This record gives sequence, structure tokens and C-alpha cells, in this order.
Amino acid sequence: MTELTHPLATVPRDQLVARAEADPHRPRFHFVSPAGWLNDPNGVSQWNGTYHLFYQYNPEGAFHHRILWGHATSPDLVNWTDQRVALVPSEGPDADGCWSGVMVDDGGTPTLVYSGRHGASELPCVAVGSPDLLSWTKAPENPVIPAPPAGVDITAYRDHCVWREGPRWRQLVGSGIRGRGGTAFLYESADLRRWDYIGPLFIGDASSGDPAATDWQGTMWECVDLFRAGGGALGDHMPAAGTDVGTDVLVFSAWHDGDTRHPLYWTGRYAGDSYSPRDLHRLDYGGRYFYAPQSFADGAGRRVMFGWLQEGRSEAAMVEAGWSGVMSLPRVATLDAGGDLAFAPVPEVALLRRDHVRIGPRAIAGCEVLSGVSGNQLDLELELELEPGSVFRLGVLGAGVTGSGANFGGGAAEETVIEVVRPAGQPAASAAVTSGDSCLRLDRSRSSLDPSVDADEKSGPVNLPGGRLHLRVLVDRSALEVFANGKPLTVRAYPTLGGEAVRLSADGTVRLLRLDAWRMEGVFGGPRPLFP
Ligand code: DQQ
Repeated sequence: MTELTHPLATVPRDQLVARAEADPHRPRFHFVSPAGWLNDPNGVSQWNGTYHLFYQYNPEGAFHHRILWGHATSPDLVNWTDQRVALVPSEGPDADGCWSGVMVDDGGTPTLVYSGRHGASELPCVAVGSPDLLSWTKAPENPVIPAPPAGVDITAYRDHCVWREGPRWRQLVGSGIRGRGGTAFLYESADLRRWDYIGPLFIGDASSGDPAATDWQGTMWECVDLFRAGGGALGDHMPAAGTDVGTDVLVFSAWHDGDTRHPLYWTGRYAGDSYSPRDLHRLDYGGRYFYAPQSFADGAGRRVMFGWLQEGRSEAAMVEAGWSGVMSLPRVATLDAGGDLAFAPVPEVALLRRDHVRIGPRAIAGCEVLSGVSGNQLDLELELELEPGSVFRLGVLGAGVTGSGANFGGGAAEETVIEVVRPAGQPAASAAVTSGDSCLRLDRSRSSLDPSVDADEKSGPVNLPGGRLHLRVLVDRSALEVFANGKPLTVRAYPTLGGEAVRLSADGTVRLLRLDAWRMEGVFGGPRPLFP
């Protein structure tokens, strides 16, 4: 049965917004919920030119319980207006929560397909929107699929990807088959209400790889998202002569036994009723800090993706702060030359830039604190050239930093350090440089004096063609998004000293071709109603 008050609801509702707004760690130019809990992006879309972002929302407090669908709209993907809550649990299949889902255009009628939670089960439900997308009516047929596939021993069953293919709708529901691996079950329908089960689109292998590894597939796939990247449409195998057939990308969030691990994607080919995978990739080197992504094709044909930046602090700290969860900046996914995805924040993010500073070109010698560039709401864009056997470091959110010495070792009371390593190709002179792939690292070992926050290092490979690096770093208080030659690494950091210094350092030869820095404007004017 639905509880009226949750034991974690210790902050009175009328104090949640003020509590959240007072938190110095709360981002200002990322989308956050008015207060309380936010998790997955849902129903991301553009409708009559306006962008819509729905999200998993608990206005009762900063904990995951009895989830609603929050809703915000934007003309440009960066400035958001709260709209009234779209879905609220009610008697029936979603009595215990309106979990993740998508929005589709059903012949001019906005329609949500989501997971209704009742007790411990989640089943597909539908809701139909008014023409302005502000009022939603649940379909009397809910749940539109009455049970998971019979005779299959599943680990879980929820979340949806729905698309039109010819005269019919197709749907994937995320799941996992016990003893085998994660999967997505494929269904087909003429009307979004009656669904025929086709079968698993493709079954992963949970026994392959190390369960502790950053690319382990998990035992269940949450938030499956299938799309065509680089040409043509999903299910279209005969593009016009001279057009690229593209790659079919299957994104999922690897889950195991209640543990939200990391987002991954397959590249491969979707044809008929199945998916032939080619390669498995990590979607964001920050792992769980960019979880449950969902994407859509906007009017300009861009593949725009949002993800949920989970917190790196304790449940008690979140509850106390009165808010939890950040939506990523929207990022555009494209296919790179190697056939993998490359990501960049949507260009509209530039609308929030203020007070431009440019530095370079020049060599980086040793370690220096930048003058004229500091803050905790920053957009930094760097063009660099790294010689073999060099390391470039960029420190942000620094407090008590010094500019002396050859590198960052010590010299800061708090600092979050982004590092890009170009190996020498043979055993390198500097102990900091190892042979192997070029890589991006994020060192949080000195991010915070608070010992209770997560400080794990994050890293992953990057290509540095000819030593060239385009580095984009977005700092928004506790939210950090880094893009190194299109490879994203998203994390959270919780400095305690309010540091705003930015430092650069190099081991070996690194040329700074250009550094552009901006202070970023906040997108919300002040406190927002908990129930818009
Ligand atoms: N969160 C939702 C689920 C989804 C999970 C519930 C992923 O639908 O599987 O809030 O974070």
C-alpha cells in the first residue's frame, strides 16, 4: 500500500525549496527540480518548436519514492520554465509511481508511454496529452501490456523506447534474463494500446567481463534507447543512392540487483526483429554520474541526449540538503570517424556565456594559477597540442592553490583535477606518464575535505590525433561535465571551501593554442514552487 509519509521525509515540505536554494552545491545553469528528488530524463522531445523535458520527480523530499513526472519547457534547451506536474500516481497500475518513459506523436496527439509501478512490479502504461501538453489523461486500457513475457525468468522489466516503423509502432522494454544477461523485449502495435510480443531484440552476456569493470553489461538493462546515427531512419535499410546507411545505436544503463552501474551502448545493425551488435562502448567515463540517458531527434535533425547526474554524497546528506539529482546539459551525439559516438553540449549553451576571457597561444610551463579566470559557474574551452610523453592538467574549484612547482602535487587545499595524458610510446621519463593509450582522467582525491563524499578517480581512453586536444569543461558548482575530443566524463564534486581558482600545468611539452573562458549565467531567477 502507498504510504502517506515516508520515513526520510524529515524536512517539512514548506521548507524544502528554501533549503535546496541555500545549498552552495546546487547547480545554477543545469536543470534541477524545484526541490526534492530528481532522477531520469523522460519524454524528451520537441513539439511545435518547444522543447519538453519531463523527469522523475519526488517533491516529498530528496529520496526516491512514489515518483511523479515533473515537466519543464524551453525554447532553446537551456532556459527552462516549470510546467505543472504531468503524471501523478493514482489508484491502479501506477499507484506506487510513474516510472520512466517516453513521449511520441500519435498522429498529432502527444502520448506518453511509461512504467506504472504497483507493489514491486512495473508495467507499461499510456497517457494522452492535451494539445498544449500540460494536461495528461491516463488510458483506460492501462497497463497496456498486462505482464512480462510468460515463461521467461526475468531480473526486472521496465522503461521504454517507442518508435514508428511503417504503419506500426514498435516498442522496447528494458529487462534481463536470469542467468544470461540484460535484454530489451520487442513489441509491436497498431494503436499503442494493444501490443504483440515479438521476442528479445538481443540478449547481453552478464558472464562476460569483470562485474567490477566500467563496461560490465549488468544483469538488467534500464532505459534502453535505440536510434539510427549518421544517416537514414531506424528500420530503413535501403537509403537513397549515395546516402550513408548509418549505425544503429542501442543505449542502455547497466543495472544489477538495485545497483545503478553505468550507461553503455552497442553499435550495430537493427534489422527485422533483431539487433546484431558490433561493439560495446562506454557512453560516459563518469559512469553512474551520467545515468539513464534518453535522446530524441529534434527539428533540426540533431540527436540530443540528456542524462541524470546522480549525487556522490550520502542519503542523509541529500535529505538534509532538500534536493538531489541534476539533469545534464543537453548534448548532441554524432558518429565519429571510427564509428563511435562523439558528444558535445548543444551550441545553445553559449547563450549563457558572460564575461569572455581569452588566453594563448603560448606554451604551458610548470604550474600556474590563472588570473582573470575563476569561478564555480564556468564554461572553459581549450585547444591544446601535447607532445608524446606529456601530461596536461587543469584544476578547477581550487582553494588555497599555489602556482609554484612543476606540477599539481600538493599545493592546494581543495581542487578537482582534469588530466590528459599522451604517452611517450615507450617507457616515459616522467613517472606520471605511462605507455599505452592516451587518456582522460578526473582526479577527485583533493576535491573535498569532506571524507564522506565519493572521491573515486574516473578515466577512459581518448584519441589525440597529432597530439591535438579540444577540451571543454563545464563547471556548475557540484556538477562537472568534461568533453575531451568528444569523449564525455561527467562527475560530481563537493568542495567545502568555496574555491574558485583555475590552474594549468604541464609535464613535458604542451602548447596552449587557445583558452576561452566564460562565467555562466544561472537559468532560474529564484525559488520555484514545489508543485508548479
Ligand atoms: N529509474 C526509474 C526506472 C529506471 C530507473 C525509476 C533508472 O524506470 O529503470 O525512477 O534510473
